[in-house]
Amino acid sequence: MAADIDVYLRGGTYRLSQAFSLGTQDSGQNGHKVVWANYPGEVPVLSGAQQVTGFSLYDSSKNIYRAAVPVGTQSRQLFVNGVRAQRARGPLNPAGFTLSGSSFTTADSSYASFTDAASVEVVDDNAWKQMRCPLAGITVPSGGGSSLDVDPTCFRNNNTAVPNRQFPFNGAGLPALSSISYVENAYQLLDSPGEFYLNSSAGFVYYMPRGGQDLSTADVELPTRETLLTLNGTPGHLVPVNDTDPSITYNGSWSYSSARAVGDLYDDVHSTTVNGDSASYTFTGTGIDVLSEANTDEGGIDVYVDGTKTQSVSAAGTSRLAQQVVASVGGLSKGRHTVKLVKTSGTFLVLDGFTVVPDAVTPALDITFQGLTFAYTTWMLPATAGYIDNQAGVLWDPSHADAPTRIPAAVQVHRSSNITFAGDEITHTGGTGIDLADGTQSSTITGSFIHDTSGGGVSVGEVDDYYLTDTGRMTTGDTVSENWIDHVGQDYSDAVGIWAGYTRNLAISHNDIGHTPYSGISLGWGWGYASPCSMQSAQHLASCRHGTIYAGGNQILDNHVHDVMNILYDGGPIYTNGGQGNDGSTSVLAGNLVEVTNHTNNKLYQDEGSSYWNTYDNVARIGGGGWIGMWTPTIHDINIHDNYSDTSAYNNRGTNITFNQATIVSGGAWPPAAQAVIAAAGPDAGYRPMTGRIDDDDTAISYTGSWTANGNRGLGDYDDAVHATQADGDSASLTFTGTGVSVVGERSSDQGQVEVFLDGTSKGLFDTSSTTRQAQAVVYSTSGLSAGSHTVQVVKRNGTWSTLDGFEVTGVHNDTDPAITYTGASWQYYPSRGFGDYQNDVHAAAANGDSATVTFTGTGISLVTETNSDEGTLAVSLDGAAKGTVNANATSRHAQQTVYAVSGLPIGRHTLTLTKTGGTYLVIDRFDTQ
Ligand SMILES: [Ca+2]
Ligand SMILES: [Ca+2]
Ligand SMILES: [Ca+2]
Repeated sequence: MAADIDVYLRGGTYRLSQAFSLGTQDSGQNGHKVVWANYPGEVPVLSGAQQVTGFSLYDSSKNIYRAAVPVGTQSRQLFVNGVRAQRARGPLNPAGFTLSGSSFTTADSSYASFTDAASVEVVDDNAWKQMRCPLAGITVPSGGGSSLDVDPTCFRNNNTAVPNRQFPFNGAGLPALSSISYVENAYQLLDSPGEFYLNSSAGFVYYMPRGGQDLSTADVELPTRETLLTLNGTPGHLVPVNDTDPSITYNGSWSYSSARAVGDLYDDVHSTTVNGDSASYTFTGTGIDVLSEANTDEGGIDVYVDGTKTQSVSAAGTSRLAQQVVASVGGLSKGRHTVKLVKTSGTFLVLDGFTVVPDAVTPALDITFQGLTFAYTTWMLPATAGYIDNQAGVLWDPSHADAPTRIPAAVQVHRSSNITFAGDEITHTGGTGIDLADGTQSSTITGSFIHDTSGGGVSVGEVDDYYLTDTGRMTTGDTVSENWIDHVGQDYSDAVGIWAGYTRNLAISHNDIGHTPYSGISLGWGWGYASPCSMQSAQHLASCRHGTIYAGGNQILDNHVHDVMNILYDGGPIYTNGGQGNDGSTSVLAGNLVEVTNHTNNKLYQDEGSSYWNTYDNVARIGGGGWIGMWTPTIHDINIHDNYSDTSAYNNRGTNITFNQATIVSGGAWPPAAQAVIAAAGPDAGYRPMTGRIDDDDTAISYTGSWTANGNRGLGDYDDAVHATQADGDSASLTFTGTGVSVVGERSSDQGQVEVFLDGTSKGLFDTSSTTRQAQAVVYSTSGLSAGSHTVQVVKRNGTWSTLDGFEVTGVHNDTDPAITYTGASWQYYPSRGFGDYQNDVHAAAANGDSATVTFTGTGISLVTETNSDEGTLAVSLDGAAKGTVNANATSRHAQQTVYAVSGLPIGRHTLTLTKTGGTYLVIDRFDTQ
């Protein structure tokens, strides 16, 4: 390749019959990239769904509609006009169930009449886990009622067969599947608008429409694909071979030890004390790691490859470290090879396992994806195996007794390098959004919108490669920045916004993460495995399982994490786990704004084994318990300084912690340094949509007083969350550039009057009391302001509560706004024209096909610009759909004319693209949003 190759995808929906799969043969070359991009102004959607049509009313008494789908169609998700439907579900925390063996019994006999009982699932959201199992069936107990008989294998996996697998796979204390949060997936549970039920064997999907949905015209999407895009370098996922593998030949007087509880792979090793004893293993591949332990009583090992001695190594160490790569062989021709280890000195030779590298490490390389939408996936494993949770979207693999696995992603990257995702959208997934797996390096996810996922948003790294010493196989150098990640974990409530396992030099920066059922960011794995035995002893652990973790040099910087912990417990907006610092560098947790949490015990939660962090310049506010938590002595060597909090509570029981209490702020009086953190947190200006609707948790709103915030209220709030206060005199204010503003709150019987100030002048008292609750109520509204900067302030005056859901702004955004993307070479900036332009400037394009794109949050947008004799037509595209052509031509020049306007859109994020199609110029002066 002599230049980048640009591959444009035209707009429209590409329904994939299998994942779009790229490998090493699709890599860029000579430093040039292959760029897969949207054709300018168009929105290509890679979809894993089939469209369902032909709905007819099936049960008029319940308003249930039905449509035929091919018999055998399997899916766990359905979307109607882009809105996620809910699998038919019973009430939350149903009363009256008793666990008896692996059955939940109840006096309620109605369950016994459920059809297709083996498709029914029970779900237990318990502490930090979701546990989910299909039923074997529903029977009638001798005394009557119903017995929900859980699939016995799944029940065992979620209870007795989930021993505490100990470090590095999990920590102390395991919740079990012991109660029912809800029962899911039976036709008989289809009783609420927005619920669906798929009868796969009969080939019907049933749906109860939400208000305003017309199934004769609705776009109903049934996802059937698990993955939409895969990038595959080699090798794939590597799983070690244990020392018990029957193809390992032990010569001499070896003995086998299991349950040593020192951190061995699968808790066992083979060992010998006789020099000259050997172990041989024939494998197919290009290399192999030898896993042993390091200790004072270990000694020399001669390593032979295909009969030739290639290395003499030593496993001697100053103290015991489990699962050490004592020898690594690489660069072999791909094929069958035999490695032989011969004991030469020391008291013991210990063999714990081998990791075979089947292919040379060859990443898929230098590929970029930009402006693409990935939508509609499902993930069927839970239908048969249930959901066997470890933590944060990491599961136990039900097919391998000791192996962890992770929720698959719509976009799966394996063993790749220099891969870039920029300005993409990933949504409506049945698993995770995007996953950088298996030693993916130097890759970036930036400026993307990842939302409405059943699993997590972004995953980086693995949980079973902690022992690596080969930097070529580590997950390192990746960046997740400037993304908007929200409403993840729609089905699997342990999922998080951004998850990272064992990683080195990962940067998670300037992301906005919100509306999660569990933590916002979870980085690191391994609990106290990398912590010295003295600390494990101080934690009162009965044994010391101690090895090394390659993690280090990671950074969590300048993120805004809000509205988290909405369902589960024992997490936080930013959560860290396990040892860092293995590469000698400190990881950094700085500049983050963490706020608005439910159920949490810490906002900055540095959990078991967290080490070598520098934690500073963070702002923690509103909701939750302590601003930082380090609960146990295996947490060590963390430097905490220069943070800001509205609560003084914290927990520091770590070892060697340099703890400086945060600057404690009351009444919203954040000092300038904290205000700077607040202003800088989250995506930078060029990645923020223009705002017509500003939600209550937007960092642009200043709250003074004792506001609290609640997510997940389920009362119809915008983004399902509000800020509220009980103290008269508390205020919220917003400075905006625009011509109008509305205060959006709630009317309820426990509310009173608020006073609204505009640019410092009182507009009077406004009553928010009402006998019935009204969500998203407009409390105050004004328009016709001069197009400039204004400040609106709401002050609680009386009543029990005052509630703020957000502001609706008629915003005015100049053509220089960083949220506008100008595409094409002909764009020019013309300041100081003196023609009456807004801010006396415009952008103009002279080439047909050049375009301007704006992403905005709100309900409408207008292009206000010049019309003139040298202007012509422009094609309008809104949310990827062509909206026709408008004309800016006029007989003479008129500044600031409304050329295109759309309003009444569903509240949310939208994208408008204007493409020049005629005339001499396309001129952009300003956009107004609402
Ligand atoms: Ca072992
Ligand atoms: Ca809100
Ligand atoms: Ca302008």
